Amino acid sequence: MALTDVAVPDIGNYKDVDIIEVLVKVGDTIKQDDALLTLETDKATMEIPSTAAGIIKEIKVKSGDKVSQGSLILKLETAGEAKTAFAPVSDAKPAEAAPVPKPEPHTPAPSAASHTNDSEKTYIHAGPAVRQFARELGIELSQVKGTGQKGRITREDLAQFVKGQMGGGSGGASLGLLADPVVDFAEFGTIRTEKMPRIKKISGAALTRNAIRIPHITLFDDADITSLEAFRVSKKADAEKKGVKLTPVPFLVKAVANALQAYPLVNSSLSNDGEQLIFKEYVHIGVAVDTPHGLMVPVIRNADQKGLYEIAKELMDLSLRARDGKLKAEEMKGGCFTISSLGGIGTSAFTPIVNMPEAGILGVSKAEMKPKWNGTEFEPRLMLPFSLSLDHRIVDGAEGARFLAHLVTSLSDLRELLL
Ligand code: CAO
Repeated sequence: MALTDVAVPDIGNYKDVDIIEVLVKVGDTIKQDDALLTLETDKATMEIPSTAAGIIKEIKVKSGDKVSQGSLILKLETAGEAKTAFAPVSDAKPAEAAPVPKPEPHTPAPSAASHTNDSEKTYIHAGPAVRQFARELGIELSQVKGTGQKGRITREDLAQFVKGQMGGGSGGASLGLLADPVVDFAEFGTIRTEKMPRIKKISGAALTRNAIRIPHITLFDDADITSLEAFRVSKKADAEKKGVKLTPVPFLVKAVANALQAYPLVNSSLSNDGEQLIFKEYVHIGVAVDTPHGLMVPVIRNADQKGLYEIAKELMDLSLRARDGKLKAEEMKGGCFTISSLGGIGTSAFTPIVNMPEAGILGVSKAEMKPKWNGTEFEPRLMLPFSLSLDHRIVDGAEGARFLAHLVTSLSDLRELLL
């Protein structure tokens, strides 16, 4: 056994060429001609092949370094005597000369021409080995985000892309989504840009996952809250004396807690492997709060065991602190179900997105006086519209409709909550 130095071969007139990818790592067993590095000049990318076979003991370069002919790349444990191995000139394969079958659509071959022609905007940086790998996997490179230098696509990017397509490893087939449109808005008028708030970025990522991964079903119904409203108004002054604001939301929290106990499936979650339903014997309810930084969902714990004033007080405290950015992370954890109320603002219906791993979310719109037929005449009744979204994997429409009917009945006659 001997240590053999492998160096950069004659690469023509190029000097100080950028390494844009190191394709091997210490411990790899490589064969002669296996690609070691991808270099990029202003005209082409080229892969540097190994001149010997063996086990890589040390790598002397990294991505971003500049190399010229003779620069040491790595030390290889080989059978035989120690030597320095230079690849013959012809072995350094310029990408445009490499046996790269037809380029992907929208992916001009990496050549000087592709930097200067009309396709410049769609030029995709990727070495021949990565292109080959992408073809083997059936991946269109235009859909992959490159994280290497100058947005270059690496093997790791391909692996991440495949993982994403597989839905985080759960075995789903590719979603085959189109790449996001790239639009130069300034082409159409004056624009200004603002940094996306941190909370919006976090909640946006979760919303996207939830919207794509959860098969939603949304059910709509109205509750007649005429008598609830009369009761609420009668208690308003008393509540104010106690320092709480008694809006319809605490009533909803109480009624939802009751319905979750009556329909435990809506209070359950699907295990990560999709094999089990996890039934919770506690009832923690999240309430979506609109804040200047984005949507936050603090959780009212054990809502089934709390009175209306206690829930109202907690809701006030949590929503104030959410708006001041003072919520603790643990106050937003452990929810079983979410209430998202736009009732104070408006809307007659909307389609809320389930907050994974919960099974459902109740959207609440603005209560309105509506004519209701009582059997002999139309009566003015205060109707509160609900939009109940469910994870259809967990709750079927029929069970969801029973849950919603239970909720509507108990809000129409609060005595139902005592049963
Ligand atoms: N119908 C009619 N009026 C309603 C109502 C309804 N469904 N719900 C509340 N109201 C009234 C309240 O009674 C209150 O009126 P008064 O001031 O006259 O008493 C007023 O609307 C404003 O209430 P509020 O917003 O201060 O308090 P709330 O308890 O109703 O709601 C909270 C609290 C935190 C849920 C709410 O402030 C909030 O942030 N909602 C937004 C939720 C959201 O953005 N969801 C996301 C949707 S999808 O992105």
